[in-house]
Amino acid sequence: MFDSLQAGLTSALKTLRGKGKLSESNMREGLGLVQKALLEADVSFSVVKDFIGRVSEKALGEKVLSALDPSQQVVGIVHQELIDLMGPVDHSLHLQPGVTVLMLCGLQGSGKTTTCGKLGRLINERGRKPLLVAADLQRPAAIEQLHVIGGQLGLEVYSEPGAKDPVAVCQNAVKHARQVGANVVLLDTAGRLHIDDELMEQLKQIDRRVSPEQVYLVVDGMTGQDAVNSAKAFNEALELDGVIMTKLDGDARGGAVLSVKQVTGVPIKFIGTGEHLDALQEFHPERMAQRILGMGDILTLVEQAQQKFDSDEMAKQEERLRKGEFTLDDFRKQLGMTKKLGPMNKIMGMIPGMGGLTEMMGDMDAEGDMKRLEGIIDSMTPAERRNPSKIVDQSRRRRIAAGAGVEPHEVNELVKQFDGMASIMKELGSLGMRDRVRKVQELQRGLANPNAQLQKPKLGTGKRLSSEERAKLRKQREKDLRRRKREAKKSQ
Ligand SMILES: Nc1nc2c(ncn2[C@@H]2O[C@H](COP(=O)(O)OP(=O)(O)OP(=O)(O)O)[C@@H](O)[C@H]2O)c(=O)[nH]1
Ligand SMILES: [Mg+2]
Repeated sequence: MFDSLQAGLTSALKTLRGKGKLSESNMREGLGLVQKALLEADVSFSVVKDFIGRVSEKALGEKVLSALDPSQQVVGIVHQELIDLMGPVDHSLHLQPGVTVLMLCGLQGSGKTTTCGKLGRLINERGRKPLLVAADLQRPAAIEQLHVIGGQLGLEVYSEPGAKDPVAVCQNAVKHARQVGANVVLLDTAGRLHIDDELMEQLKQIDRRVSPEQVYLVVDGMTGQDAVNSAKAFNEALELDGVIMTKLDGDARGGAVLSVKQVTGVPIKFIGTGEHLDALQEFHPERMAQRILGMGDILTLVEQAQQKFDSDEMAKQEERLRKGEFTLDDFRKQLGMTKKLGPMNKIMGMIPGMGGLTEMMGDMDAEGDMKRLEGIIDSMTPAERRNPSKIVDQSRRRRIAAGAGVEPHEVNELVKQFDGMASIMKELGSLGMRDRVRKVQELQRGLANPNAQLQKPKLGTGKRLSSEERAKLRKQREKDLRRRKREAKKSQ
């Protein structure tokens, strides 16, 4: 999500780092780069201007310039201003004791029908009974589409095939909800290619006659400033309660997310992050600001993890880490759990300090690598997993490699990587929250050399390789990569 914005901002802020004291001129230079990154991400010009104005005022203050760590303070200021730009947000759906009506509107193809299903699912999970209402009589297939979604989720859909008046359909739907004991009515209204008077009039009619508790505008995050402009027009006609921005899983540049609240006064309440009906998240400005600044979004990851992971196992792992224990068994369990979260590059972006790695991973086969790692660990004996330093001798390495169908040196690489990772994990586990954040920031600074993160702190025992040995290793790695690619192709 927002990779280039993230890269632009982190590199802008990096120019300020490591300079010790900052002068007014290099502070201005750094902020100029921040401005450029925001404009390139298609943030509205007026929003950028005000934003930079506010940041500069604070950052150029005497206190910051004379502080010991001015660049750190600037990051803090930018972070806070980003939060203020997007928030505050109230996520409540304002569900009432009786029947609550929520109305979704938006341009054609923005994701209304899909979001209707996603919200229905969420409401159902929270123990309420939703009723999805096909109030889009414009497009012949629209009713059917909502029925399909309702069917997938096991939720009731109200429709009146052949009806001409969407207002009447909505009114009848509310009556029907009362009869069947549904308590949240979700209106999926029609969209248009462009905002026009007829569409607005129809929506205003529904708004007046059905009086929904909340009116949400669904906008396509990929359309950048167009999304912001349409939000403005809809808000003038309907007084929106919130925006749901969809398709943020694609290559949206981020401009719309950062502009919409400032331009329209309406906050984003939810974001759509995929076509699947579970891809709806509450929008948290603090987390988004962190993600945009490359600090990761560990909280969302934790939330998703809690939904998908075994919570007892998580608690056990956390406890072990706190005690400074981290073995290959734990690593194997984490790999297994991580896989449940989804594609690797999506997860990496959410881990603090790992944002930059996703880009570097490119089309590396992360999932395949994970499977191989699991295979290797599975071929070890329990004792080896607990104590990987045992795996120094050739015969063990060969046995494990044969079991996993890999080369012996890959076993070695895993053990080495694990060593580096374990020492970081143990250190993080033993720190308090504040120090953990500081440590993660330190790791982030090492991003220019991502491998450095996984290397064990030098203890003076490591053997230095000569340049010939290194070249040989590199060749071997390239050869392996080609072989793996060939095999992957063959097995497809
Ligand atoms: N990647 C991605 N695709 C989405 C998301 N939300 C919706 N879509 C896709 O966008 C397309 C349009 O979605 P719909 O829900 O039909 O949009 P709509 O606003 O109801 O469209 P109309 O009824 O024609 O106005 C579909 O292919 C959806 O699968 C999202 O968050 N991410
Ligand atoms: Mg639709």
